[in-house]
Amino acid sequence: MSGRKRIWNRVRPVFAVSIACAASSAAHAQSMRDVEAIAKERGLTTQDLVAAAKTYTPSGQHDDYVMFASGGHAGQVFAVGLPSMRLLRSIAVFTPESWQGWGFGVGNEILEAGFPKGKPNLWGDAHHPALSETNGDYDGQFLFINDKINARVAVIDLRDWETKQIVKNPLTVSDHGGTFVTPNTDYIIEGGQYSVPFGSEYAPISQYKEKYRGSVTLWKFDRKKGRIDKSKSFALELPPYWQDLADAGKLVSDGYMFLNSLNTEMATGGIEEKNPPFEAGASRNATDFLHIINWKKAVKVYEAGKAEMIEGFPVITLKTSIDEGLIYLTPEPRSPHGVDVTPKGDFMVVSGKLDPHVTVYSFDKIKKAIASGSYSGKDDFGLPILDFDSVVEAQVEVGLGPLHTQFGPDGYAYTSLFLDSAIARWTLGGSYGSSTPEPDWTLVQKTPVHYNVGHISAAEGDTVSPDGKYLVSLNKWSVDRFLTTGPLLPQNLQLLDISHQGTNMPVIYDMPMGVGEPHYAQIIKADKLNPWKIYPEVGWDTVEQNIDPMAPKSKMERVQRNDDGTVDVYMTAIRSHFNPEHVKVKQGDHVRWHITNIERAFDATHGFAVPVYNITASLEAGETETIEFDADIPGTFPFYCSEFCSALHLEMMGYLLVEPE
Ligand code: CUK
Ligand code: CUA
Repeated sequence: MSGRKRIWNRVRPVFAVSIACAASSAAHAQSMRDVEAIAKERGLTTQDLVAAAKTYTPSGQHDDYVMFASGGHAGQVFAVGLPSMRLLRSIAVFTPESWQGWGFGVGNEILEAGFPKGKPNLWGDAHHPALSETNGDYDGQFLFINDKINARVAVIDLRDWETKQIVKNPLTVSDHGGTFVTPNTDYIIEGGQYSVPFGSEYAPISQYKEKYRGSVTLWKFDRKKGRIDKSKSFALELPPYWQDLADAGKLVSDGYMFLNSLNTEMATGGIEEKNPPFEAGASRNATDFLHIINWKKAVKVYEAGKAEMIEGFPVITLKTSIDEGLIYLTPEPRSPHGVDVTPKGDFMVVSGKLDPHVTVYSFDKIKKAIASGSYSGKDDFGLPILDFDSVVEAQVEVGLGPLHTQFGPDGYAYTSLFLDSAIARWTLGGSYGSSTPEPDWTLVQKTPVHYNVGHISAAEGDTVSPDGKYLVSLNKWSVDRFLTTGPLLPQNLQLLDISHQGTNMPVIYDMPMGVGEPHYAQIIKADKLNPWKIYPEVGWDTVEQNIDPMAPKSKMERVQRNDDGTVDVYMTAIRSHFNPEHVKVKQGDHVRWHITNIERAFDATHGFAVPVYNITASLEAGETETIEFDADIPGTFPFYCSEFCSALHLEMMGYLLVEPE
């Protein structure tokens, strides 16, 4: 009996499981029939279903990666989750943004610090985001981005995903070769673009060669303070070529940086005067110059006091760079674009927009060429030119209009092809060749994208340890991919699955981006980010990232009139009221309105909006903001909370009463 029972005990669970299995397999079969029916009705292929399964992310399940994409002329940064391609957040940077109150009471001083020549400038052409790195790997602490139109660099703190600093470049007025960080984020590289006389001062274009100059700036980053330290930053004077993109060396090439360039012809345009237009004049020559700069040596030269003050900023002149051996040039093929350093730091990949090849330079050969001191010549400014053949490792024919290259973990490189509207996958030969099934420098495959791809971004694809898996193609045109939204169409960010070696890298998602033109993006593993859920303490100053001693506290709310005619408002916000609710001031008062959101609950954000006075703020749990304005218009102004925070959110309001003189 006991024996049988034992057997029964053993059998029963198996039996139970098989009943459950039968039930679940019936349900499964029904689900599969449902999927088939839906697919048939919607005209979806098996590949479409696989793509959906790879990207669909159920509610509450989080993305594996975050892509920080520049907002282009929206002047912001967009954070997108991968693989779902859901927009998670915009981060206000160069352009006022009313949800976050950016420029409407919040961040005004940060924006003002970046005004070029003191002129209010309320938009930016946010271009190349750069995540901070430790030993060449993203560390998830900071994000930098440049503004191409006014040559500015912004610092974003990834604890709260907010902009903390904007610096204006004192020398150049447009930048393109930024932002790129050195492997430990000691410096943020900002290369100029369109040459101007330093400080953007006036000089006739006939004096182009003498007066106009290029530059690259090394902004010293103080990681502890989370700020660029202008007092330890400097620039290098460069010839008036249009320096284009940059990249920092890493591992074997740590200490060097590389800038490609165009218009080494020094064309000055003037189509209206029957001169060749820039597009012809600036692509007349067969080659331009890759700039190879020893930045670690440049730091020593700067620290030795050998920089000259120009426009109030230390600049290492061309003459000093030549004397000290800081800058070398080498030819790069027709209308080059981009320079991307491979994960081991051993090769520099340059694309030629008008050349179907990518040109791969060997850092080892560059070093040998510099050491040998035998140059193939000098440029018009006396910079030594390294012989092309002595520094090139390979030229790989990838297709038409190659632009930008990113890397995988397995010896693959990926290059965007603007004219082909495709992504090329090719192998990094030599030291990388062993881990790929294909030998040496070989084009493996091309995948069509839609359409006119500019940058691409692979998961951690420009670091010392790329992840592979995903690649996003940032396409300039979307044409027929979405519903027509009038003549202005969204950009198309296409997600490619690059996890399989060999020949398969399908497009698995199309994300329309109807805000600005995301230009470049970096993709970081989500678990490297460790943002705050609420501000660490109540009364948090988000600029100083510390407690604000002036922060209004509970039970200390008041409207305080000072002897000098100013008024301080000490206000708290909590569901669902402001305190005080009546703020009475006199016409002409200067008002400093301090508000603390005293909530400690996850996601308990309150808004603060005042009509006529052009004020709006977003106050996250714990945050204190001080908003200053002159109460110059008398009247009755209902202010209110602009975030739907609670059932009684509509009641979360008060009156600003400005008594006439
Ligand atoms: S550059 Cu290469 S596609 Cu402005 Cu980053 Cu545009
Ligand atoms: Cu607070 Cu709505």
